[in-house]
Amino acid sequence: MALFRFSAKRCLEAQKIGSTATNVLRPLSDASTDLKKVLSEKIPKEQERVKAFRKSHGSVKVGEVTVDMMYGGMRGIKGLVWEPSVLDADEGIRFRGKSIPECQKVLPKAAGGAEPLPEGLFWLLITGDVPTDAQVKAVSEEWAARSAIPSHVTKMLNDFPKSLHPMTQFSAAITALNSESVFVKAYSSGVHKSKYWDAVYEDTMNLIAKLPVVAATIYRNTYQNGKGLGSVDANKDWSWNFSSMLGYDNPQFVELMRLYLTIHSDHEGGNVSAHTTHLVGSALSDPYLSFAAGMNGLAGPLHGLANQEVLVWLQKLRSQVGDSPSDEKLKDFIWNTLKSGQVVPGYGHAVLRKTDPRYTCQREFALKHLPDDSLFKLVSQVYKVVPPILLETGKVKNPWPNVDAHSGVLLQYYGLKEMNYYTVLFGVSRALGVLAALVWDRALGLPIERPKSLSTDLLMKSVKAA
Ligand code: CMX
Repeated sequence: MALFRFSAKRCLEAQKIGSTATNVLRPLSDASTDLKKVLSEKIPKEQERVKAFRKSHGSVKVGEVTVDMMYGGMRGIKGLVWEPSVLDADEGIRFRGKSIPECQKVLPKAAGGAEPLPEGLFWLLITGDVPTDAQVKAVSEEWAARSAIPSHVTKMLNDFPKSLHPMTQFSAAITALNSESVFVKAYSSGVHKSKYWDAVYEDTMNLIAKLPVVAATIYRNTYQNGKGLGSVDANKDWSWNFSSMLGYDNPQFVELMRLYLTIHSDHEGGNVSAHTTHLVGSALSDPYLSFAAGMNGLAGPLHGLANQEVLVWLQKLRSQVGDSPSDEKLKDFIWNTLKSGQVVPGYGHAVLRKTDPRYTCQREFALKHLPDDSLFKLVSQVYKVVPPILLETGKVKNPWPNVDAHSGVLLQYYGLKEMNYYTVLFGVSRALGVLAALVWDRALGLPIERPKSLSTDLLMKSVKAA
């Protein structure tokens, strides 16, 4: 288990459940840096706003459902409310209305750093406000104070075989962490439903704080014989601590992690990991169980695992056509991928119809820090060659790259070469968005999710009758 550079008393206090956990870290009078206090002032106002909206407009139609949508993965059906972010098909993601370049500009940065701190993004996602430096620092401190993981989870991780996929280890450890759930204790003690959000918030803060320790333990166990985990430094930010526990102290790598953990956080509510977390949470399963379910979805090759698949595919490409192939050779390789019934990983998207801005900002990072890297050059060449081919197939709706097409090359450059691990990094970041949303799900009192399904026979009958 990671050791703690924080006074033992303070650490113990911070691990306590309930509203006292935030207060041990700063004086009560300093309300502006108290995230829970800020949130508890916003929630009643938002509850009233939504209540009034539903009263005046509850029966207004916002869309239609066609037979194709039902067989086609529910594309385009507006069926969810999701507060932290909205995805535009052409423009990409906006976190509480802010694009990625805007977030890069306005969110607080580490001293001497250029990339936003994920703590600030979390504050933005959950409150809707751009935080101050002091507010972000308070979140860093709070996550450091809540970061210790229970010994049964450490033992379980240490007992796993190295051959077990890191995402399987990650999901299992998150599930087992529900021994710590504040929500479970509150629910079983009969807490009123108006207080659910408070317990979900505590679990959210604890879980986000513990994820880097869990993820770094998995990395050290799987690739470094369990050695060298190190400790959480209460004076450092979340990404610095995560990088350090992984064993990376290059300041550029830490900056990359700050960017990476910011941009992978949220992609509105309908994607598999977000929707699953929301769905499972709607049964009042606690945030640990809900998030673990989301992580099992992120582990699929059409979703988060695509970042691993991109590297596997690039390695195969290199071994077959070399490091700097001609465009013609590259085209042949891509067509062979398609003809053998496989997808080109990192390309296409269910909603986006342009190059993913998460791809673009990683490309800009590469242009700034590793413009001459041979793998980056290959990734750039693939960017030029793949889209026209996917268009030529006549069926791919979005031929452009998504976030997963670029993350691996950056990690490879800084020495994090274990590609099976990449989706765990994605998962650590994804917690910020989906757990912020889960707090709001409970604050707004959203009910158990239960859409209607039809059999093909019944659907045919309904269509005939219509
Ligand atoms: N390579 C080859 N074929 C592709 C393709 C790609 N990159 N993207 C889409 N297609 C194919 C689909 O498989 C589908 O083929 P069939 O009709 O034969 O089944 C057809 O084009 C139409 O699909 P679509 O409507 O364009 O895409 P979907 O909304 O169904 O799927 C996605 C979206 C992301 C699953 C798909 O583009 C894909 O498989 N991409 C590669 C995997 C990937 O990069 N996933 C990561 C996405 C981002 C993330 O969640 O992390």
